[in-house]
Amino acid sequence: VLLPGVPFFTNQAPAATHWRLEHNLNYRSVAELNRAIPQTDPPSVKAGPDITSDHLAVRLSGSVRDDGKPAGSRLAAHWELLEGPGPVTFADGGAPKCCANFSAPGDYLLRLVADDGERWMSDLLNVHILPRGLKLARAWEFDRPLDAEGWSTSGLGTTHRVETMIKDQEGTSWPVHYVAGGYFIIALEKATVARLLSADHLNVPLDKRQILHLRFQNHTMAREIRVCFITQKHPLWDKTKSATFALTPLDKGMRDYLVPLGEVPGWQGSLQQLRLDLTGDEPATGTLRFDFIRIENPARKEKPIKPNSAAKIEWKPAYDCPMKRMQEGWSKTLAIV
Ligand SMILES: [Ca+2]
Ligand SMILES: [Ca+2]
Repeated sequence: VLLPGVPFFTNQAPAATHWRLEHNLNYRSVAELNRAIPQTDPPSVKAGPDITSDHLAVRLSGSVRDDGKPAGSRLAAHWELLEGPGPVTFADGGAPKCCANFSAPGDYLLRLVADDGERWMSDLLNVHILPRGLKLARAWEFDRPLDAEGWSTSGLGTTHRVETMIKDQEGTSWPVHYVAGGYFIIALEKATVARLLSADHLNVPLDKRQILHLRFQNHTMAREIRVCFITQKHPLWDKTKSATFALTPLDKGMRDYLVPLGEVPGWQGSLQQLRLDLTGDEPATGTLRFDFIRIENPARKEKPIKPNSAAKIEWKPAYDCPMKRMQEGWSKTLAIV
């Protein structure tokens, strides 16, 4: 059973995936079922809104509730670290509202678990710890399932297919194209003009020190992405307001790309819209998995990035990223047009 709104996928194991629901007629509603079989409801758990901070110590504001059943039991709750670049310690015994100390900047996935002695429930929390002083002018984290945060796609080349996996039964396979598990995942098929377009009227104040920081996996043969933008004063798309950067084709994992968009002369005033041209002239097939897209304002104490004198610049990561998502040798060569 998938999330509401996610198209169904079929696979090549019909014997294992063909289920039939039978004799489900005894109870016409959940209320009727609950009356017939009294039971404890699991606790309700809210981990709180996702957090972005440049401090290592962060206040968590989760909450848990329960129906008080089973009788005599005590509701217990604690925080767990599921993913992250290092350990996290929780004060106050890991109570729903507590202070968490993160060991290093990076992206963490926490889980608040509540247990009534018989049933337990949990809720996830994304915490993005930035290096001290780094501020985000705008960020798209793709943390919420099915929420592409205003980004739309075009020219992916993928279409749905009617397939017959099971005898006498037709199914439709839909191309992968949704936000799930913290990623915006899109599938391309022989695409030459695949694009990702942000929402319009972003109204982000632009600064020449800003960097576009993307983390994604390119599992296609595409070798280059062009980032284009328009501003409120110059709302026409053209190549003067763009920069390209080289991709690792058929990459085995997540990779960070730092694009010094602030150095492009047109990057000033107020940002209206961003566009990523995902494919070059060669048709690309495969999957792109975006972890985040961020416009970063570097810490004030850092020196401004020197204007681009040569066509190509070597870029180093601004900070350490989660180890499990890191690949070696990921400093990027960027060409500014
Ligand atoms: Ca309960
Ligand atoms: Ca993400």
